[in-house]
Amino acid sequence: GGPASLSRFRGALVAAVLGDCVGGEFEGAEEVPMDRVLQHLNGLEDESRGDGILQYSDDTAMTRCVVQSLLTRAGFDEQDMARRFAKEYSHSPGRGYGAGVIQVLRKLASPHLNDVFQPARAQFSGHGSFGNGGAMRAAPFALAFSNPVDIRRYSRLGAMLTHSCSLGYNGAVLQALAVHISLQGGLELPHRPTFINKLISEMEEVEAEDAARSDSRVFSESEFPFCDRLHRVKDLMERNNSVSIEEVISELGNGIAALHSVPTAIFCVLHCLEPREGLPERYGGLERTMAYSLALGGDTDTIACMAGAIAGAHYGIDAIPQIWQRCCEGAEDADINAERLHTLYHQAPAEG
Ligand code: R7I
Ligand code: MG
Ligand code: MG
Repeated sequence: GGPASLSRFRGALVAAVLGDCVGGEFEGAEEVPMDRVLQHLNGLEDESRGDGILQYSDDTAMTRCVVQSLLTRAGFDEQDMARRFAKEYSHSPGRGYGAGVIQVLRKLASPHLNDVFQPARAQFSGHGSFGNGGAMRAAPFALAFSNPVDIRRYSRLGAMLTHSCSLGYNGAVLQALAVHISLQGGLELPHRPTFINKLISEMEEVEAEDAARSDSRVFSESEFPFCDRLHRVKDLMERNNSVSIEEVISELGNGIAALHSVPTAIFCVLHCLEPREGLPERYGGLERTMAYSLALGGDTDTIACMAGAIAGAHYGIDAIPQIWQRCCEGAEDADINAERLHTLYHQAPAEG
């Protein structure tokens, strides 16, 4: 479909759920041989598998809250979104939430809380979390707002409800922008070479802010940490077929920090636009992206979820095997919500 088509919305939201559900199997594994990944994915085609057998984790649970809030409020409302996070957590606390964010979610449940951003600010001795929990749920911001300025502003605030360190919330901004550009057709052949440069120039502005500059100093990162990683993505891309999984992990990371997972997810998508050795020839790009994300090991559910959203916005819903969709809890809901977001997106007033 063309830019911002319904198929792209459905692809983005459904593939994010898929990444979370199929990636859960390997979360925390140090390395995953491709054989095991393919075995896991082939297993989904087994007829005896029941509907929705693979459960989603916190990544999808929180994404659903973001979606519901954006739809219900027809825009960003921090009070409403915070309330939904807290309610979801108290209803299903066993979805594999990060160890730190649980404290925030408990505090957000308090009816006496005035400033919903305060609990997140208190995390990790006051500098806030740099985990990827803000980024893992950022895709819907690109599906609710069409203007990059709005996407930047609201994906940042949405992440700050739990992640107030710039190394956390700027990962969410990057993820939302990647989904946005993909949704606009930015990964189609004629635009493909400039995809990463667009992200770098957006992030140069984002990371020029004082908070980002001071956090990168506190954590002894380079001056523009996300831009730095995006340049590494570009370097790895230029080396094309000669990049090993080990190098991707050592250059970009596969961990729970947003800085070590969002650029990695972006790399997975770009790398899998072409057929790759070691991946089945019958696989299309979306299937390749999923398999490759899982083979990196580490935070597989989250990296596959983020890569899934970006890839799904490019390939559209028809690229996702129906048999995979049937195996994943929440895939059907995601499909329905994608249509609602598509309507909201195209109705949104010009001033945002
Ligand atoms: O970021 P968050 O929501 O976790 C998301 C991850 C995803 O992989 C999900 O699939 C789920 O498995 O969890 O949760 P946080 O607790 O904010 O951050 C995750 C972890 O990162 C924390 O538990 C810490 O171990 C680490 N971390 C930090 N450690 C030291 N200093 C995050 N921020 C800091 C920090 O500032
Ligand atoms: Mg998870
Ligand atoms: Mg995870």
